[in-house]
Amino acid sequence: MNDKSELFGFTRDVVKERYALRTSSGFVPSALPGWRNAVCVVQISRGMGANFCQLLATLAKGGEGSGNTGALEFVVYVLAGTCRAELAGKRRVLAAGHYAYLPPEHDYRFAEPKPGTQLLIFQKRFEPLAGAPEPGLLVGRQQDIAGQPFLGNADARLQVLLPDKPEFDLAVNIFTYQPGATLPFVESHIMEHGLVMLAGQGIYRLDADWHPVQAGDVIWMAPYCLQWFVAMGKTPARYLYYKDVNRLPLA
Ligand code: UGY
Ligand code: MN
Repeated sequence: MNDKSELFGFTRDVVKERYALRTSSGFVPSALPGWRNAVCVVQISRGMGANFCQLLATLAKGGEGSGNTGALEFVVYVLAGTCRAELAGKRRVLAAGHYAYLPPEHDYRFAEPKPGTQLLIFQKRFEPLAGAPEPGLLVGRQQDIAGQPFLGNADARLQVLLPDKPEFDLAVNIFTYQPGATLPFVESHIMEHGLVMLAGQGIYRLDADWHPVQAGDVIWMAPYCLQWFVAMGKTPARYLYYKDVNRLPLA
């Protein structure tokens, strides 16, 4: 038996034109500029067909990541651990559940981590909206955001981490489902998704396929990919996800 609890030569990973399911058993790290003593996995990127990037950085002792966002905006979410962050010259301590929105042309540095600290980073090319102010640097904690019943279902709660304002062209949310709760209908929409399962398990419908998923799994959904989820097991299922919002398709 191998130690990845996958059958030899088999995997749950699927990379298709319209969606991808990736599990940690298939992750291969990349050496990325600006990161030291860190294992970086590009989970979702243009190579797959996505219009954004989803990156997992796991920081070892003395690990560090620094640079400038350039033309991109970042949402950085601390999945586990703690580290110090210097964002546009301001220092703070980030712990699990904390997140930051970094606008374009901002310097960042993440350092002095507790070994094993995991940062999930969504990166997108910012699309300005004529007449609207550009969003500024923002730091928050998911613990401070109330979960609202999704379309009236108190067993499927949504935490919206970023302000619901037109100047933001992306949203990052956390969905928590009690066992047995579902997305109320099979969605199909122009927005893309990047998703990481934070806890629990369930079945994800992606286009015409149904996949068992569990904590740590990553999903990319292209625009209009059919999607539906049911939480299974004895504990709640939770996922963090990205979507592009608030812009005209042909702008
Ligand atoms: O925001 C969403 O589109 C969300 N309901 N989609 C999803 O959870 N797959
Ligand atoms: Mn959706």
